[in-house]
Amino acid sequence: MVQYDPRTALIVVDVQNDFADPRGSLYVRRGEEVVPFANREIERAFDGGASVVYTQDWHPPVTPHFRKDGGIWPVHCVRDTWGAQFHPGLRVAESATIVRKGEDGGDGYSGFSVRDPQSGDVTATRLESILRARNADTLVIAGLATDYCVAETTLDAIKLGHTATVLLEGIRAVDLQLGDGDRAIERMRAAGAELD
Ligand code: VGL
Repeated sequence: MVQYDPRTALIVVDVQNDFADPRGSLYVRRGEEVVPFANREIERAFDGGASVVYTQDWHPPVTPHFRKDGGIWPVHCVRDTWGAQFHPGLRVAESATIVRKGEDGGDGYSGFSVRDPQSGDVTATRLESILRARNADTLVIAGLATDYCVAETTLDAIKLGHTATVLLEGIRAVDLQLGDGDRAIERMRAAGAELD
């Protein structure tokens, strides 16, 4: 079991209705199961004095991320809609730190960066500066989905010099192709992530 201290941050990735609710438009199979698990970790993190940061996919209604606009995904997590809201069972304090991504039509999956789909330019989200301000370089990662946002966030975390532990009980995969989730776990491990 991971230990939490003030230099640790728990990153709760995209536990939003469209991914975590069976009625969601990009429902990740068994995604709702991460909610009680994440809640326990959130509580343990606070007890240990760690930070908790939530990421949230937050798309405009039209974005090249969506299939209808040239991308590969069904419409999901459109800002200010039910699908973009956190799963109602997730513990999110009034004062929670939330990092939104995709807001300006940006593409990509990592909580640390977004990619401009026209120019390909990659820009940072607020996540890294939040972690630096808190001196948190030991990251613990859970949420959705293993093969996209969890994997890319974890790989970026390691590139940025953090240590990253992925909580296997607290992630679920889209598995567009059978085995994508397992391959993503292998990629994270090969990059230096701890798996717990
Ligand atoms: C995600 C697919 C498309 C994720 C986001 O949160 O993992 N997956 N957009």
